Amino acid sequence: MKVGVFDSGAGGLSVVKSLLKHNLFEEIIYYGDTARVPYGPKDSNTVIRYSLEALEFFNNFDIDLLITACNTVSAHAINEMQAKAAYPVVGVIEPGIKALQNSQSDKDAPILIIGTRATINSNRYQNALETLGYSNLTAMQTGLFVSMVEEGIFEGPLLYETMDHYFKEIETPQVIILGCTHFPLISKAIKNYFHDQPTLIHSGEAIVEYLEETHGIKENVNETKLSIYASDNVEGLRTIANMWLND
Ligand code: DGN
Repeated sequence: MKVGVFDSGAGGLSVVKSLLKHNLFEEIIYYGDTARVPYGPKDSNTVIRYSLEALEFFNNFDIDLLITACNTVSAHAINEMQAKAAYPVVGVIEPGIKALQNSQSDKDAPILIIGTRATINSNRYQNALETLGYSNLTAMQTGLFVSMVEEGIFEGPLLYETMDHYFKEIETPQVIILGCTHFPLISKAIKNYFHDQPTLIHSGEAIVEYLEETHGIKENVNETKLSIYASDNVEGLRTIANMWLND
């Protein structure tokens, strides 16, 4: 199977890493809209417009399935993309929610959801989790992490200061939903900040489980051909890909 993976920039590489680890697809076509990243602070109509334009990019390839490896896109544009595409389009929010359910965490345990402004403001995670009975939710916009990942900053004092800025007032969560695909690239640092206590839900691992459960797609190839494209500075994206995917 040939799969397209779309993100606003480098973040979706965290999903690619999981797809590669689990040997799911013969071919992955990755497209990062690096010319227009970040999507997170933009309004819904803009995210929808950019996402539909990304579908045009994938018209050049004969893909069987598209993963929107971006929570912001999944929160705002998934329905529009599904209506327009000639192949299935799968987002990352539903898989993240299912992964939380599978984690067997207590319904009243402190759960932290972090994401971009657009994802958090969409309330997609919060509404779904409240409906499922989770009662101790904190949802937080942590957009600065996106810029740090795009800059290749995955650890160190600058990142620590930024985490402290966001997290210093909250109680240690039992689970953190990394509601932005950029964040698994700094997941070690986030886990360390909370002294390794929380379980982290990662869109990439969540979607691997989800694809098996809902589409019957499971480990079946020995090798995956990966091609990386971007709307700007493709070399920069490929450098981050080399650093992150081979780590
Ligand atoms: N990686 C994207 C997400 O999962 O929401 C957002 C990055 C961005 O464009 N701000």
